[in-house]
Amino acid sequence: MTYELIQVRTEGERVGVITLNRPKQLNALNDALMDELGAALQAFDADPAIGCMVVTGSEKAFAAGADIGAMASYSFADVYKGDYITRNWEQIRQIRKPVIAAVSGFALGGGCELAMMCDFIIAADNARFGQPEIKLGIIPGAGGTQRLPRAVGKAKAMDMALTGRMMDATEAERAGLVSRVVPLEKLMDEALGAALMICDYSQVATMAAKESVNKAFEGSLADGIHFERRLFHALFATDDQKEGMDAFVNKRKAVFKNR
Ligand code: DAK
Repeated sequence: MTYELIQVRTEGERVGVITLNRPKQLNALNDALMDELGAALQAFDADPAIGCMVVTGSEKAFAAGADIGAMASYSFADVYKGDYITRNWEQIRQIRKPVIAAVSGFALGGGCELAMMCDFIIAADNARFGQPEIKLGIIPGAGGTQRLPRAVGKAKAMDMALTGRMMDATEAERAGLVSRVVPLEKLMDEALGAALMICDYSQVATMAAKESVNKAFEGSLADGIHFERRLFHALFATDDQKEGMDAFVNKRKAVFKNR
């Protein structure tokens, strides 16, 4: 498969490295990109030579969220009937080998959610995490309201989901969202070092460790995600979603009418 919105390579013939590559849009995630990401992860997962994967972005942005322009005009019926972007967003959850997120720059909205769907996050010192969907008149739609509180606790998760503020790398490490923070120029060395260490272990054991930790982490998550998805879809019935996204696309301040 040829990829246009991601770059795919191997490191030491054992680590699969996927780089999100829509730099002009700060790696905003659209349907085509998520299809490519899912296909690349599945190909690495099926390759017996690969023991671990690293997903990364650019220095400025891991990913600034789902593509706002692409979803700005959707109605409730569109997103509900189409089960908006559920199909390809869920693929990363099926990957059985370890996946590390190497995050520099913005990891916002769907970008933060994508990083949290990886098994652990190594952050550069310029990383900034956030769930700013509230500013668009919606809520997180890919697990943000479920995984963030599990990672950082209710207080910080509520703060971030309700104010839309960003968390810097230091705060993210202190809160437990990321496992390590390193200087930007060392990010890939650190992530690849961790990945190669994982590759030295038994694939059976690393897959079992991942599955087992996820069992602890994900109890009743499916119900939470399903609930969140339906609420997310429902918000496309509001005028405020149209206003929030139109304001972003047209670079103006949103004026919400609470309906
Ligand atoms: N979508 C589309 N374009 C984006 C974008 C985004 N999320 N983020 C940035 N861009 C574009 C900008 O429009 C701009 O394009 P041009 O004007 O150059 O054409 C370019 O990237 C550079 O951005 P800025 O000029 O704004 O750069 P700054 O450094 O000034 O600001 C920023 C960087 C990241 C703070 C800012 O761009 C920003 O606030 N971006 C939006 C962040 C955001 O609101 N993200 C959340 C989006 S909602 C679901 C799965 C996922 C989701 C929902 C459901 N299901 C499975 C159901 C996810 C939803 C979201 O992520």
